[in-house]
Amino acid sequence: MAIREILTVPNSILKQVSKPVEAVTDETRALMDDMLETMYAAPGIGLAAVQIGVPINVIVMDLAKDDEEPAPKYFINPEILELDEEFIPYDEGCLSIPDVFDTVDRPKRCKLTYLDYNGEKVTEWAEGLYAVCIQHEMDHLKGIVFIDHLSRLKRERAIKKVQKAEKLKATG
Ligand code: K2U
Ligand code: ZN
Repeated sequence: MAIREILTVPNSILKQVSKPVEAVTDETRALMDDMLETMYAAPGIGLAAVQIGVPINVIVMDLAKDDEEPAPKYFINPEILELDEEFIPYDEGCLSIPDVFDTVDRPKRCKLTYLDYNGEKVTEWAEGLYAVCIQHEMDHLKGIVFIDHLSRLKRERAIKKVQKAEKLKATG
C-alpha cells in the first residue's frame, strides 16, 4: 500500500470524466487499498480515484467516527438510481480544495448501485452524511468539484486561496 498525492484545483485532471472499470481485478483492489490509505492520512471520509490522478469510476469512503472501528466502503462503477425530491444543505469540504468550506444543497436521500471490493453488486439507499458524501464523490467522477455548485466569485476566490497556500508551501 502507498499514500498517493492528492491533486488540487485548478488541476485539469480533476475536470476529466472518469471511465467505467471493465473488470474488478487485484490491480483494482490495490488501487482501492492505496486510495483508502491516502484518505485516512489526509484525513478525509471519502476519496474518488480521479483525485489521485486515476480517472476511473472508483470511490472509497469511511464514515466511522474517531471512536468507532473503521468501516471502509468501496464503490466500483457506482450509479444513482433514484434521488429524493427534498434537498438539504451541508457544509462541504474537499481534499482537492484544502481549507475551503461552503454550503451545498443536495438531495436528502439517494438509491445507488455499485460493485463492492470483490466485484459483487450492491443496491442500497443512502441518507445523512452517506448521501452527501456519495453524491460529492460521484460529482468527482463527472469532473465536478463542490465549488462548481457555488457562485463564480466564490469559486474563483476558492481557487486563488488554494493556489496561494500551495505557493507558500512550495517557497517555505
Ligand atoms: O472528495 C473529497 O475530497 C472527500 C471529502 C468527502 C466529503 C465532502 C463533503 C462532505 C462530506 C464528505 C473529504 O473527506 S472533505 C474533508 C471532510 C472530512 C470530514 C468531514 C467532512 C469533510
Ligand atoms: Zn472532493
